[in-house]
Amino acid sequence: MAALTHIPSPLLPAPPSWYPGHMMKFTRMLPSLLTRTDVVIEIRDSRLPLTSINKSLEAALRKWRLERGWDANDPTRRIINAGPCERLVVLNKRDLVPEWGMEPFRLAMTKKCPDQQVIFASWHRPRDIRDLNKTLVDIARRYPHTPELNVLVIGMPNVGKSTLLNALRSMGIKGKTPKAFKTSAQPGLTQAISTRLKLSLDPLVYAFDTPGVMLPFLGQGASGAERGVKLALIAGIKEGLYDMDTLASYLLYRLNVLSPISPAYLALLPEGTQPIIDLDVFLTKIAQRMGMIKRGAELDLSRAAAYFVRWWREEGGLLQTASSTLQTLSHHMFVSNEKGANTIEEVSSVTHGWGFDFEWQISPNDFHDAHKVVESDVASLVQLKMEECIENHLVQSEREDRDETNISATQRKKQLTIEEKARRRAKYATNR
Ligand SMILES: Nc1nc2c(ncn2[C@@H]2O[C@H](COP(=O)(O)OP(=O)(O)OP(=O)(O)O)[C@@H](O)[C@H]2O)c(=O)[nH]1
Ligand SMILES: [Mg+2]
Repeated sequence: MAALTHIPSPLLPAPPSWYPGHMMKFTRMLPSLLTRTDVVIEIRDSRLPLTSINKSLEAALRKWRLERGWDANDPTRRIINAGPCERLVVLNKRDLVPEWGMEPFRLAMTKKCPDQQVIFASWHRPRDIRDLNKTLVDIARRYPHTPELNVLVIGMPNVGKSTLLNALRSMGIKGKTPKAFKTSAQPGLTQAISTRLKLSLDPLVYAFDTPGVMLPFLGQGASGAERGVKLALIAGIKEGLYDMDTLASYLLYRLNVLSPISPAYLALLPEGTQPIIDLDVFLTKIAQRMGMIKRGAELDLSRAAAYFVRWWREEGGLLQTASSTLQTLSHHMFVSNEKGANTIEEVSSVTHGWGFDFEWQISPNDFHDAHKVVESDVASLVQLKMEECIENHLVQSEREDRDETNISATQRKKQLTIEEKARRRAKYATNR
């Protein structure tokens, strides 16, 4: 099968704003909650390890660490060790991303953000839950004079905070456990901070569940639009704020990037179907295959789009390749001529990626010898490409933070009103 070599990214609409009152309330409460917190577990979605970082909580977390003795210039160094103060980043739903990218990601992230301990987890894997429980118990044991360890679980909506806490609770304490937290496939279920949940008896470890918090503004231009659609696809934004055609077009694009030779959606189409770039062609094939007909014998492409997105959320996301498609791709870029020597095919570069946040170009120059591409070469190449992506993300994020106009229309209006009031007050004061 031929590899897709040019995968154009679709045009996306500006992101909607979804920031209900309970999210704002929690963000305002966070600094005071942190004064009683020893460990923060920040949960992110493995499919969006960068987009599911909530920047709006960063300032409060940084202040908390500085107050508890961490070095402002070297975030891996603690100047005063006055008690527990740890930040763990859990990349949840690991069952939904291919295994081959996890270790390269962990190494790349540790290099770029050394203060964040990254742990992959899924509530389906008892080993992950046991390891997380042990990490918390080990932290508590390092501070025998602290009577109890208080853990605050935070993150974007629908990343699996309540589910993970339920799993930790059942793993940590034998026998009857208190009522489980409610969970849902829809975002925004948890709306208030929970009562405390005992995770371990000796040493005493308690945890608090919190409401998922979305960014107040997802950003301007193409990057804001892409951020919104990614979050909507993983069901992190309230259902109904995006139309299914938009989600389907982006999903088709991403699945092609993830596997340009054999995208996961081919499982829905007859054997031998080639990868498809055009959304209408793709939806027509799905509608034909599933017999989705509107009145008047017309194919129902909107139903096909909704079916595609639902399929991916419920089962398609689980169809992961165990090994990187990079090895196969490298063979696609090189062919052996009759004499057995390597020659480079027409293909000059291929778009490839991992999860929905990582995308890079692979060219024949990335491989020393296509016939001897071994797994360790692939892992270090992937790590290198990921480091570049993380660096770009950090640079863009800093640029957005510096840009005072990078706020929503509502926030801008509020800001203008405040500025206008201050101007009037100043004028009034000088006139008196
Ligand atoms: N595949 C997979 N699904 C998961 C995992 N953890 C949670 N989920 C699913 O993700 C959805 C959201 O889970 P919740 O625990 O309600 O998420 P939350 O972060 O508490 O959401 P809010 O309270 O809305 O912020 C549910 O449908 C869970 O079944 C996981 O490790 N793997
Ligand atoms: Mg919840």
